[in-house]
Amino acid sequence: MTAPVPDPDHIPTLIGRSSSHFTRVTRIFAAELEVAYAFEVVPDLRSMNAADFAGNPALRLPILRTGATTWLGTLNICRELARRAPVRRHVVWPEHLTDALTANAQELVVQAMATEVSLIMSQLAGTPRDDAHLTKQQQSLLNMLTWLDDNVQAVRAGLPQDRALSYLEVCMFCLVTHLEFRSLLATSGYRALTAFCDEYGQRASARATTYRFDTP
Ligand SMILES: N[C@@H](CCC(=O)N[C@@H](CS)C(=O)NCC(=O)O)C(=O)O
Repeated sequence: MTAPVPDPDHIPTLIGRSSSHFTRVTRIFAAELEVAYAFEVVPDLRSMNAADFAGNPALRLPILRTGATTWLGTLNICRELARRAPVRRHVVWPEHLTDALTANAQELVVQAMATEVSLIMSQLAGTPRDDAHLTKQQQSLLNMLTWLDDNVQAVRAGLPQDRALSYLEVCMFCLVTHLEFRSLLATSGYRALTAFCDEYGQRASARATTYRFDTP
């Protein structure tokens, strides 16, 4: 079956950054689910103006604009993309993870993504390296990565075999590859996570969304 031709008047607009791991999650979902979209770049993450974030009062990206409606937050956006998808694919969402191992993995992956954002924003703000809160966040990130590295194989084995896509794996892939991209820490020592990223990175959706800094 040929893919439907997108109507430029009705395709949603994703507002984000090509260097953002949360944005990449939504782009991978769009690619996997064959949803066409326009892309608008937020020029400066540090902006204090909600208008720069498509009206998001949290001053965060990504945001999805569908006509007069805006969807805030990565999970909401992925769900809306799935509702718009011209193809039906088996997606595993966080609420499907009903055992502690996979549910905890989901929690830690999203927390690690948020902690990474916090570390990057602290860097941009020039927070001193010995700041106590910063030091705790760095330790927390290392702990979470160690836990994920120890458990990634069992976690993946616990996901439905017939899945096309899981929010957990897409987030985990975007998290680990982003740590390298932002030179926040070297990830090669996390052997199981690296093996997972090498495998997941073969997907066309991953290859089409590699991180880069948008030019102003
Ligand atoms: N809960 C949000 C978090 C999004 C987020 O933190 N995005 C980062 C960029 S990857 C951001 O906007 N950071 C700006 C800031 O922290 O001020 C989501 O799931 O989309």
